Amino acid sequence: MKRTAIVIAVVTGLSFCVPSFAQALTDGVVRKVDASANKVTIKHGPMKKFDMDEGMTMVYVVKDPSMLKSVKAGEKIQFDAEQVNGQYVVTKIKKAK
Ligand SMILES: [Cu+2]
Repeated sequence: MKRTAIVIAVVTGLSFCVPSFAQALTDGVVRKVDASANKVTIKHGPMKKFDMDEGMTMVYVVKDPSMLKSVKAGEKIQFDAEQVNGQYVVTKIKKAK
């Protein structure tokens, strides 16, 4: 009985982790970083999950303020975002190669 519970916990943990690794990042260019407001302006390509069929420039809130330390205006990036209470929140951001 105990062993079954452990196996289930491990399987659940794995299936929870896989989607975040498999998730495709969106290409973008940083237009502006506003660290005091916790915001970043990103010009990005289409994002199907938000029904953004065309590229656009928009302001995102960042999940963690420290994420803004690694990016500067003009830099090419890859990012992921989610919609929280009507706001687009960047959950992941990294420099594009
Ligand atoms: Cu957009």
